[in-house]
Amino acid sequence: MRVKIRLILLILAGILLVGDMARAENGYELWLRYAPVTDVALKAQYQKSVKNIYFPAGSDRLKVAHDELYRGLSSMIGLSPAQKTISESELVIATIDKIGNLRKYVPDSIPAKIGTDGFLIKTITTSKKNTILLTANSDLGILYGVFNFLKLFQINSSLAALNIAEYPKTMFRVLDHWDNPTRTVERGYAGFSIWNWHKLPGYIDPRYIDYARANASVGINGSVINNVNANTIMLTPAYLAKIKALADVFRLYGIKIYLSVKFSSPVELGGLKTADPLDEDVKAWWKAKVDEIYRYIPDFGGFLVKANSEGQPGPQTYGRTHADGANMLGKALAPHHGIVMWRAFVYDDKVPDDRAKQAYNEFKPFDGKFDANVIIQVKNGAIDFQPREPFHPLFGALPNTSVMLELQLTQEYLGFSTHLVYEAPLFKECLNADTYTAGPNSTVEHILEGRYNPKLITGMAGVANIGTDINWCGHPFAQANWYSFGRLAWNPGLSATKIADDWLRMTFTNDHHFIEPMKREMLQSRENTVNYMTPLGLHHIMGANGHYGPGPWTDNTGRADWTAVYYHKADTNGVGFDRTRTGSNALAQYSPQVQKYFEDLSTCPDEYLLWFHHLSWNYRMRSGKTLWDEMVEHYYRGADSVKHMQLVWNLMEKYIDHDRFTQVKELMAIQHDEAIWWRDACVLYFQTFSRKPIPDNFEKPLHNLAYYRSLRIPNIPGQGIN
Ligand code: GCW
Repeated sequence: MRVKIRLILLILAGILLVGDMARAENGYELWLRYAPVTDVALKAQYQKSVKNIYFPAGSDRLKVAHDELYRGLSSMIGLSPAQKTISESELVIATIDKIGNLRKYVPDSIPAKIGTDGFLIKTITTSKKNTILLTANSDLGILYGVFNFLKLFQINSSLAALNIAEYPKTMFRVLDHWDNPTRTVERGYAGFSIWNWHKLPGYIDPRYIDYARANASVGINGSVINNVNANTIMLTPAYLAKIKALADVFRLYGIKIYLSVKFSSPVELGGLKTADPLDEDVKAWWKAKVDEIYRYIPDFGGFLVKANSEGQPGPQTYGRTHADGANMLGKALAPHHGIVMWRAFVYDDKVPDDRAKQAYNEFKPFDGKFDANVIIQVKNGAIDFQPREPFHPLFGALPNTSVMLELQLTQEYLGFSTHLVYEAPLFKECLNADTYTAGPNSTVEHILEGRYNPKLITGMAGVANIGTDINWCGHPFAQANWYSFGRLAWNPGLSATKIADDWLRMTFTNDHHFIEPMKREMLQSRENTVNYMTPLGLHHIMGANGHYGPGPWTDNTGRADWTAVYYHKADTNGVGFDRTRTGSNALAQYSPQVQKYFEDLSTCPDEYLLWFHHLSWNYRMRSGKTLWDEMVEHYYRGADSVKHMQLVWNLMEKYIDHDRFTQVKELMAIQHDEAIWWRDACVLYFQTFSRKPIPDNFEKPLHNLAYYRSLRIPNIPGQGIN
């Protein structure tokens, strides 16, 4: 009889398990799936640790934290903790001023160390029992702490002897949405804008709440909701009422709203004759507009400005400087504690000898001239979010100016939302770069954290990859780029490996048969894409139309620095952009150590070779191969690595749900086709200059160059209509 019961139980458990595996997953829940803990011993430990809980939730923000905790625990361990007093509870969650006797277990240094946004999660062991204390100075710290506490369950960490004191290393951790009022998204590959302007302010789409939850879970505290190519309609009363409705949702999650503004708004919207930042009427117009915004949104974050770049108006339009423009807006925002994020992505309509030099040339002279609430937003590299760029020379060049890093999560140059590219290694490459501007080890990371000048404000921005697709980002793995941006903005010192590990566990499964191989693939994925798109320092050779696919032949797009030939300079003698002193001398913008490192061919890494040097096709690489053979080898290796990724993925079927498995499989097939497209088109094109064969051991391209050049692809996504 016993045996029979056991058998029935086993079968039932089996059905439940299969049921769980087969649970339809569409990716909507991101990394907040709160999947049931399957390890029996661990689940029992978890249940015991949170059986009774003290969590007074006085404010709306604490209620949100409280609900998230219960949502997570009931889903993961099937338990809703009972509310008890501090002494009766295994888990105590409260701000430091409300933890009673437990205060004596919090080291004196902690409140100052964790600051306003940080938290402490600590196991307190007394003779009677163990208590987990989750505390912070603020309600927001508690919310962040709750998400981090839940993460321990999600990644199957032990709860024994916890001692986690975390706080953000940067102040402004913002997503930049390039979303237009028409709901198109410039460079968006995951559907339309999630902001439903037509239905706002009346209808609050539950997505807004889930968006805010996801952001808060990784510490993102700001959202620039509209495109930097800004439409002035956002500043009209009708839209301010809609924006206020979003701000009211985001506030609970510690997220401030920012707006991109067009510099000519006083003319276009205000009917003034000029937008000259030194004009008194212009100043008054902005001041009144800012005051008006704050009447709707008392904690409005501030402005993001793209000025004098790609046709956008700016202070230079009126003979003024970036500092004049930024400070004028800064002064309007300062009384309300708002900030100005002023972009350094500038280039004018005159063809420069090297576009890579322009931002430095325009900003360096104004170091120290920007107001305290102005921060210069600098892309990771000096051209434009290419698959690989050396770090931007402005990092470290503005010691008396606040500087934040701008990263692109949306994969404009990394295969849109069909290519699996985990971007954290790209982000880390920039963060780890040593600028030498304040001696050795003055990395971009340290500069961004404000280590060299404590008076400055700090931050990181990520151009969002979010849209109306059910899974938010188009590709299930693109969610990892949103996730890792948040984690790195909070702590730029984290490793890409740790972030991938956490994300995979939370998003898919804790099964190491899945985690280990997929982590390896993720970590390798960006290099794969560099290999089949722009190896050895090549850059900006994508198709002119919508930046889709290869276009190394692009040579007439209205201006030279929008072509590909301007950047690769291939001819029968060689290939590459000479940025040494024999060429544009862009290298002079770096500190002497960095200059020397990149200038000297014996130290310049292969990865940056053609970014800084023009070299003969016969140039001998470190490998002993000629430059031509090495380049061909990289292109083939890149495409082959996608094949390899497909093989690995096919082995993953039994570990995850059917829907996401199939989706990734199908996307990988597209990625593989496109990798071959890139490879063949680029190799054939460069071969017209090198006049050398593709080594015999490589398969021949599928088509000839004329075929690739003739391809015209309509309706490429990401071309926002403003
Ligand atoms: O990368 C380029 C994009 C533009 C973008 C611009 C920018 C929003 O192709 O679409 O405009 O950069 O960063 O301002």
